[in-house]
Amino acid sequence: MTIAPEAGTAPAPVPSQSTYQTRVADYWNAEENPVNLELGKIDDLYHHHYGIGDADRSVLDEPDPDLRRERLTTELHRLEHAQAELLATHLGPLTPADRVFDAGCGRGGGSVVAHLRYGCQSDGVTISAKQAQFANEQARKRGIDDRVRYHCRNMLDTGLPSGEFAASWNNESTMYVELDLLFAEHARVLRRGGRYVVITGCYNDTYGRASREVSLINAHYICDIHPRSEYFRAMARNRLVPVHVEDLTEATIPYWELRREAEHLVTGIEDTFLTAYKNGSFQYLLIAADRV
Ligand code: SAH
Ligand code: GPP
Ligand code: MG
Repeated sequence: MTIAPEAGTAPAPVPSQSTYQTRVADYWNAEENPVNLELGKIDDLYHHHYGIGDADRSVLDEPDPDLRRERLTTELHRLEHAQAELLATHLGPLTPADRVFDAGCGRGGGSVVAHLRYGCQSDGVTISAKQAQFANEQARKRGIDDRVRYHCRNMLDTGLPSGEFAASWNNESTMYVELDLLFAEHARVLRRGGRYVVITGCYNDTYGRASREVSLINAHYICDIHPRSEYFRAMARNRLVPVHVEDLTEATIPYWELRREAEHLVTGIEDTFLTAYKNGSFQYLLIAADRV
Protein backbone atom coordinates (compact mmCIF):
# COMPACT_ATOMS: atom_id res chain seq x y z
CA MET A 1 0.00 0.00 0.00
CA THR A 2 1.32 3.47 -0.81
CA ILE A 3 0.50 6.34 1.48
CA ALA A 4 0.22 9.79 -0.10
CA PRO A 5 2.70 12.19 1.51
CA GLU A 6 0.99 14.80 3.69
CA ALA A 7 1.47 18.47 2.99
CA GLY A 8 4.51 19.77 4.84
CA THR A 9 6.28 16.41 5.16
CA ALA A 10 9.68 15.81 3.60
CA PRO A 11 9.57 15.01 -0.13
CA ALA A 12 9.69 11.31 -1.01
CA PRO A 13 13.22 9.99 -1.58
CA VAL A 14 14.38 8.91 -5.02
CA PRO A 15 13.03 5.39 -5.74
CA SER A 16 15.44 2.48 -5.19
CA GLN A 17 17.87 4.76 -3.35
CA SER A 18 20.48 2.94 -1.25
CA THR A 19 20.86 3.70 2.46
CA TYR A 20 24.13 5.46 1.63
CA GLN A 21 22.41 7.66 -0.95
CA THR A 22 19.74 8.54 1.63
CA ARG A 23 22.48 9.71 4.02
CA VAL A 24 24.08 11.78 1.23
CA ALA A 25 20.67 13.33 0.48
CA ASP A 26 20.25 14.08 4.22
CA TYR A 27 23.59 15.94 4.19
CA TRP A 28 22.62 18.11 1.22
CA ASN A 29 19.06 18.66 2.43
CA ALA A 30 20.46 20.06 5.69
CA GLU A 31 23.50 21.93 4.29
CA GLU A 32 23.45 25.71 4.86
CA ASN A 33 27.12 26.65 5.13
CA PRO A 34 27.67 30.42 4.90
CA VAL A 35 30.62 29.69 2.58
CA ASN A 36 28.04 28.53 0.03
CA LEU A 37 25.00 30.73 0.76
CA GLU A 38 26.84 34.04 1.33
CA LEU A 39 28.84 33.61 -1.87
CA GLY A 40 25.77 32.59 -3.89
CA LYS A 41 23.76 35.61 -2.74
CA ILE A 42 26.17 37.97 -4.49
CA ASP A 43 24.76 37.23 -7.96
CA ASP A 44 22.39 34.30 -7.36
CA LEU A 45 24.87 31.80 -8.73
CA TYR A 46 25.05 29.10 -6.07
CA HIS A 47 28.11 26.88 -6.40
CA HIS A 48 29.17 23.82 -4.43
CA HIS A 49 32.68 23.58 -5.73
CA TYR A 50 36.03 25.21 -5.03
CA GLY A 51 37.87 28.03 -6.77
CA ILE A 52 40.81 28.38 -9.15
CA GLY A 53 43.22 31.10 -10.18
CA ASP A 54 45.34 33.71 -8.48
CA ALA A 55 43.68 35.27 -5.45
CA ASP A 56 43.71 38.98 -4.68
CA ARG A 57 45.11 38.75 -1.17
CA SER A 58 44.99 42.53 -0.73
CA VAL A 59 41.42 42.00 0.56
CA LEU A 60 43.06 40.74 3.78
CA ASP A 61 44.58 44.20 4.38
CA GLU A 62 41.20 45.93 4.39
CA PRO A 63 41.06 47.76 7.76
CA ASP A 64 37.26 48.00 8.08
CA PRO A 65 36.11 44.59 9.45
CA ASP A 66 32.71 44.56 7.68
CA LEU A 67 34.22 45.55 4.37
CA ARG A 68 37.02 43.01 4.84
CA ARG A 69 34.48 40.21 5.26
CA GLU A 70 32.53 41.41 2.24
CA ARG A 71 35.62 41.68 0.04
CA LEU A 72 36.81 38.21 1.10
CA THR A 73 33.40 36.72 0.28
CA THR A 74 33.38 38.41 -3.13
CA GLU A 75 36.92 37.26 -3.95
CA LEU A 76 36.19 33.62 -3.03
CA HIS A 77 33.05 33.75 -5.18
CA ARG A 78 35.05 35.14 -8.09
CA LEU A 79 37.44 32.16 -7.85
CA GLU A 80 34.59 29.63 -7.65
CA HIS A 81 32.94 31.29 -10.62
CA ALA A 82 36.19 31.04 -12.59
CA GLN A 83 36.14 27.28 -11.96
CA ALA A 84 32.59 27.01 -13.34
CA GLU A 85 33.56 29.05 -16.41
CA LEU A 86 36.58 26.83 -17.07
CA LEU A 87 34.38 23.74 -17.01
CA ALA A 88 31.82 25.42 -19.28
CA THR A 89 34.45 26.31 -21.91
CA HIS A 90 35.21 22.60 -22.31
CA LEU A 91 31.53 21.74 -22.95
CA GLY A 92 31.35 23.70 -26.19
CA PRO A 93 30.86 24.82 -28.80
CA LEU A 94 27.13 24.41 -28.20
CA THR A 95 24.04 26.12 -29.61
CA PRO A 96 20.60 26.95 -28.15
CA ALA A 97 19.33 23.80 -29.90
CA ASP A 98 21.58 21.63 -27.71
CA ARG A 99 20.66 19.86 -24.47
CA VAL A 100 23.15 19.36 -21.64
CA PHE A 101 23.05 17.21 -18.47
CA ASP A 102 24.46 18.49 -15.15
CA ALA A 103 25.06 15.39 -13.00
CA GLY A 104 25.06 16.12 -9.26
CA CYS A 105 23.94 19.71 -9.84
CA GLY A 106 23.85 21.06 -6.27
CA ARG A 107 21.96 24.38 -5.98
CA GLY A 108 22.15 24.74 -9.75
CA GLY A 109 24.86 27.33 -10.50
CA GLY A 110 26.67 25.24 -13.13
CA SER A 111 23.61 24.79 -15.35
CA VAL A 112 22.89 28.52 -15.23
CA VAL A 113 26.49 29.28 -16.25
CA ALA A 114 26.23 26.84 -19.19
CA HIS A 115 22.87 28.28 -20.26
CA LEU A 116 24.08 31.89 -20.08
CA ARG A 117 27.15 31.01 -22.14
CA TYR A 118 25.54 28.88 -24.86
CA GLY A 119 21.78 29.38 -24.63
CA CYS A 120 21.51 25.57 -24.32
CA GLN A 121 18.80 23.70 -22.41
CA SER A 122 19.97 22.00 -19.26
CA ASP A 123 18.72 19.20 -17.03
CA GLY A 124 20.34 19.13 -13.61
CA VAL A 125 20.02 16.12 -11.33
CA THR A 126 20.61 16.06 -7.58
CA ILE A 127 19.80 13.43 -4.96
CA SER A 128 18.61 16.25 -2.66
CA ALA A 129 14.97 17.33 -2.99
CA LYS A 130 15.78 20.60 -1.18
CA GLN A 131 18.49 21.46 -3.69
CA ALA A 132 16.28 20.66 -6.69
CA GLN A 133 13.49 22.87 -5.30
CA PHE A 134 15.95 25.69 -4.55
CA ALA A 135 17.52 25.49 -8.00
CA ASN A 136 14.14 25.45 -9.79
CA GLU A 137 13.09 28.51 -7.81
CA GLN A 138 16.26 30.31 -8.89
CA ALA A 139 15.58 29.40 -12.55
CA ARG A 140 12.01 30.74 -12.18
CA LYS A 141 13.31 34.01 -10.74
CA ARG A 142 15.67 34.39 -13.71
CA GLY A 143 12.89 33.54 -16.15
CA ILE A 144 14.83 30.61 -17.61
CA ASP A 145 12.79 27.77 -16.10
CA ASP A 146 11.59 26.74 -19.57
CA ARG A 147 15.26 26.07 -20.52
CA VAL A 148 16.92 25.02 -17.25
CA ARG A 149 15.25 22.34 -15.12
CA TYR A 150 16.35 20.49 -12.03
CA HIS A 151 15.24 17.05 -10.91
CA CYS A 152 15.53 15.16 -7.66
CA ARG A 153 16.87 11.92 -9.11
CA ASN A 154 19.77 9.52 -8.93
CA MET A 155 22.41 10.49 -11.48
CA LEU A 156 23.11 6.77 -12.06
CA ASP A 157 19.53 6.27 -13.27
CA THR A 158 18.26 9.62 -14.55
CA GLY A 159 15.35 8.59 -16.77
CA LEU A 160 16.65 11.15 -19.30
CA PRO A 161 16.33 10.14 -22.98
CA SER A 162 19.16 8.23 -24.69
CA GLY A 163 21.50 9.85 -27.22
CA GLU A 164 19.95 13.34 -27.08
CA PHE A 165 22.57 15.28 -25.11
CA ALA A 166 25.40 17.26 -26.71
CA ALA A 167 27.33 17.59 -23.44
CA SER A 168 27.27 16.48 -19.82
CA TRP A 169 29.40 16.96 -16.74
CA ASN A 170 30.15 16.25 -13.10
CA ASN A 171 31.50 19.17 -11.11
CA GLU A 172 32.74 17.71 -7.79
CA SER A 173 30.09 15.02 -7.61
CA THR A 174 31.80 11.83 -8.85
CA MET A 175 33.07 10.92 -5.36
CA TYR A 176 29.55 9.86 -4.36
CA VAL A 177 29.14 7.07 -6.90
CA GLU A 178 30.74 4.08 -8.64
CA LEU A 179 32.42 5.46 -11.73
CA ASP A 180 31.45 2.56 -14.02
CA LEU A 181 27.76 3.06 -13.30
CA LEU A 182 28.09 6.83 -13.66
CA PHE A 183 29.98 6.79 -16.95
CA ALA A 184 27.58 4.19 -18.38
CA GLU A 185 24.74 6.67 -17.73
CA HIS A 186 26.66 9.56 -19.35
CA ALA A 187 27.52 7.38 -22.36
CA ARG A 188 23.84 6.46 -22.66
CA VAL A 189 22.44 10.00 -22.63
CA LEU A 190 25.22 11.59 -24.77
CA ARG A 191 25.03 11.51 -28.52
CA ARG A 192 28.00 10.18 -30.48
CA GLY A 193 30.60 12.97 -30.54
CA GLY A 194 29.09 14.50 -27.40
CA ARG A 195 31.39 15.97 -24.78
CA TYR A 196 31.77 14.86 -21.16
CA VAL A 197 33.67 17.00 -18.62
CA VAL A 198 34.58 16.23 -15.02
CA ILE A 199 36.29 18.35 -12.39
CA THR A 200 37.11 16.34 -9.32
CA GLY A 201 39.37 15.79 -6.36
CA CYS A 202 41.09 12.45 -6.74
CA TYR A 203 43.79 10.67 -4.80
CA ASN A 204 47.15 10.36 -6.45
CA ASP A 205 48.21 6.84 -7.43
CA THR A 206 51.87 7.83 -7.36
CA TYR A 207 51.52 8.61 -3.62
CA GLY A 208 49.95 5.22 -2.94
CA ARG A 209 46.56 4.63 -1.36
CA ALA A 210 44.29 7.24 0.25
CA SER A 211 46.23 9.42 2.71
CA ARG A 212 45.03 10.44 6.16
CA GLU A 213 43.90 13.79 4.72
CA VAL A 214 41.97 12.14 1.88
CA SER A 215 40.23 9.95 4.48
CA LEU A 216 39.37 13.06 6.54
CA ILE A 217 37.85 14.73 3.47
CA ASN A 218 35.81 11.58 2.82
CA ALA A 219 34.50 11.63 6.39
CA HIS A 220 33.73 15.36 6.23
CA TYR A 221 31.52 15.13 3.12
CA ILE A 222 30.40 11.46 3.43
CA CYS A 223 32.04 10.62 0.12
CA ASP A 224 34.58 8.17 -1.30
CA ILE A 225 37.30 9.89 -3.33
CA HIS A 226 38.52 7.71 -6.21
CA PRO A 227 42.13 7.28 -7.36
CA ARG A 228 43.10 9.18 -10.52
CA SER A 229 43.70 5.92 -12.44
CA GLU A 230 40.13 4.76 -11.92
CA TYR A 231 38.76 7.69 -13.95
CA PHE A 232 40.68 6.67 -17.05
CA ARG A 233 39.94 2.95 -16.66
CA ALA A 234 36.22 3.58 -16.20
CA MET A 235 36.07 6.07 -19.11
CA ALA A 236 37.79 3.59 -21.43
CA ARG A 237 35.22 0.96 -20.47
CA ASN A 238 32.35 3.34 -21.25
CA ARG A 239 33.12 4.85 -24.68
CA LEU A 240 34.53 8.08 -23.20
CA VAL A 241 37.87 9.06 -24.76
CA PRO A 242 39.85 11.83 -23.01
CA VAL A 243 40.72 14.79 -25.21
CA HIS A 244 42.08 17.11 -22.50
CA VAL A 245 43.47 16.47 -19.02
CA GLU A 246 44.48 19.33 -16.73
CA ASP A 247 45.93 19.14 -13.24
CA LEU A 248 44.32 22.08 -11.42
CA THR A 249 46.07 21.40 -8.10
CA GLU A 250 48.38 24.44 -8.25
CA ALA A 251 45.50 26.61 -9.47
CA THR A 252 43.24 25.77 -6.53
CA ILE A 253 45.76 26.32 -3.72
CA PRO A 254 45.33 30.16 -3.66
CA TYR A 255 41.58 29.64 -3.11
CA TRP A 256 42.21 27.47 -0.05
CA GLU A 257 44.96 29.80 1.26
CA LEU A 258 42.46 32.67 1.10
CA ARG A 259 39.49 30.68 2.39
CA ARG A 260 41.37 29.67 5.55
CA GLU A 261 41.69 33.38 6.41
CA ALA A 262 37.93 34.00 6.13
CA GLU A 263 36.87 33.49 9.76
CA HIS A 264 33.24 34.19 8.86
CA LEU A 265 33.17 31.41 6.25
CA VAL A 266 35.55 28.61 7.26
CA THR A 267 34.10 25.15 7.85
CA GLY A 268 37.22 23.59 9.40
CA ILE A 269 38.26 21.47 6.39
CA GLU A 270 40.56 24.12 4.87
CA ASP A 271 43.92 23.00 6.34
CA THR A 272 43.17 19.38 5.48
CA PHE A 273 42.78 20.28 1.79
CA LEU A 274 45.99 22.31 1.84
CA THR A 275 47.96 19.51 3.49
CA ALA A 276 46.53 16.93 1.08
CA TYR A 277 47.47 19.01 -1.97
CA LYS A 278 50.90 19.89 -0.63
CA ASN A 279 51.89 16.38 0.46
CA GLY A 280 51.08 15.07 -3.00
CA SER A 281 48.37 12.64 -1.95
CA PHE A 282 45.48 14.54 -3.54
CA GLN A 283 44.93 16.26 -6.88
CA TYR A 284 42.34 18.60 -8.35
CA LEU A 285 41.75 17.38 -11.88
CA LEU A 286 39.81 18.30 -15.03
CA ILE A 287 39.17 15.70 -17.71
CA ALA A 288 37.28 16.42 -20.93
CA ALA A 289 36.31 13.40 -23.03
CA ASP A 290 34.50 12.64 -26.27
CA ARG A 291 31.66 10.13 -26.37
CA VAL A 292 32.63 7.81 -29.24
N1 SAH B 1 27.98 20.23 -9.26
C1 SAH B 1 27.47 21.14 -8.26
C2 SAH B 1 27.31 20.50 -6.87
C3 SAH B 1 28.46 19.67 -6.33
S1 SAH B 1 28.12 19.10 -4.69
C4 SAH B 1 28.32 22.37 -8.23
O1 SAH B 1 29.38 22.40 -8.84
O2 SAH B 1 27.92 23.35 -7.60
C5 SAH B 1 27.75 17.38 -4.93
C6 SAH B 1 26.36 17.14 -5.50
O3 SAH B 1 26.24 15.76 -5.85
C7 SAH B 1 25.20 17.42 -4.53
O4 SAH B 1 24.25 18.21 -5.21
C8 SAH B 1 24.59 16.04 -4.29
O5 SAH B 1 23.20 16.06 -4.08
C9 SAH B 1 24.92 15.34 -5.58
N2 SAH B 1 24.84 13.89 -5.53
C10 SAH B 1 25.52 13.03 -4.74
N3 SAH B 1 25.17 11.76 -5.03
C11 SAH B 1 24.23 11.82 -6.01
C12 SAH B 1 23.49 10.85 -6.74
N4 SAH B 1 23.63 9.55 -6.53
N5 SAH B 1 22.63 11.30 -7.69
C13 SAH B 1 22.46 12.61 -7.91
N6 SAH B 1 23.14 13.57 -7.26
C14 SAH B 1 24.02 13.19 -6.33
C1 GPP C 1 31.98 20.83 -2.48
O1 GPP C 1 30.84 21.30 -1.96
C2 GPP C 1 32.37 19.49 -1.98
C3 GPP C 1 31.98 18.30 -2.45
C4 GPP C 1 30.98 18.16 -3.48
C5 GPP C 1 32.53 17.02 -1.97
C6 GPP C 1 33.99 16.79 -1.96
C7 GPP C 1 34.76 17.34 -3.10
C8 GPP C 1 36.04 16.99 -3.38
C9 GPP C 1 36.77 17.67 -4.50
C10 GPP C 1 36.75 15.97 -2.64
P1 GPP C 1 30.63 22.58 -1.04
O2 GPP C 1 30.87 23.82 -1.78
O3 GPP C 1 29.27 22.36 -0.50
O4 GPP C 1 31.72 22.44 0.12
P2 GPP C 1 32.01 23.55 1.24
O5 GPP C 1 30.77 23.65 2.07
O6 GPP C 1 33.19 23.02 2.00
O7 GPP C 1 32.31 24.83 0.51
MG1 MG D 1 31.53 25.68 -1.13
